[in-house]
Amino acid sequence: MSRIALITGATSGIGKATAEAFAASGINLILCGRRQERLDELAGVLASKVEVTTLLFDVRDKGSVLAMIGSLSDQWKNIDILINNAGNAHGMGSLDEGDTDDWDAMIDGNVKGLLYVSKAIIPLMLEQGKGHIVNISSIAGKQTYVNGAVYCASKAAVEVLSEGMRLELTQHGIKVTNVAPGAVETEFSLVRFKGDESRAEKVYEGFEPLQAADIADAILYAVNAPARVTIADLTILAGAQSAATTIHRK
Ligand code: NDP
Ligand code: 8X3
Repeated sequence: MSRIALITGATSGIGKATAEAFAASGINLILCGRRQERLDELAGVLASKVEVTTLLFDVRDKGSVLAMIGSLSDQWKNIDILINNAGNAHGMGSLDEGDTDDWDAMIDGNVKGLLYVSKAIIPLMLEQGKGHIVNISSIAGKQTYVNGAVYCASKAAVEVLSEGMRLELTQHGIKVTNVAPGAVETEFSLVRFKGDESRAEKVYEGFEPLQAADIADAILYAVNAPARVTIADLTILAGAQSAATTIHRK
């Protein structure tokens, strides 16, 4: 029987590329995000390969997360794979001058949102006695950088939550994989710099950044590993990158 994956943040970047890779691999999809037209467009394209449904919710809205996942039919509730990918950085600023609305967006989305989605899905996996959760962290969760402390803290929390989930869930047949990408060219920097294209482009100047499909390949590898294998942690840097903020630019 084909597996079912629920992917948060499927409207763009890593989440979208993962949906495409999963569809090519025959995995049925529950695509989640806040932009219905993008969900519909992607679902329309992938429906020729696998079964696809969509859920519209903001991961920060606990009631909406629980209601939308709860509204799935019994068939769709047999979720084998959860990709906790939704998240973003908002702004770059020092701790004395940073915007508290940006902090709320990062902590509420990247940390609490991931928790709400997991809380809705873990019981469904426990009922089945199997499952695989992939949490998208970041190199920023392992290495802190100047003016990024709150985003880094939110991703450090993801690292710890991956460990906590693995400790609690392995005994129930549920695997947990933590994926920590370096610089991936997506809408990430455009969101971080609030639509300032020239600032966003500078992030990827002078080197070849990772593409979302590179991360999707690694995720697919992790979820396709045999039952005897748990891929616990993957750190994936761009070829020219040796640390979070150390990038060899031409
Ligand atoms: P994108 O901006 O391209 O995609 C972000 C996705 O997250 C979108 O689909 C967006 O969907 C969704 N999202 C954001 N906030 C919310 C929210 N509150 N509720 C629901 N969905 C939300 O960036 P990436 O693909 O690069 O980012 C994906 C993940 O990868 C993030 O967790 C990010 O932190 C992480 N990451 C990114 C790296 C990079 O360099 N790009 C490196 C390391 C990690 P919508 O707007 O439709 O809701
Ligand atoms: C995104 C990578 O280094 O810009 O998580 O924070 S970084």
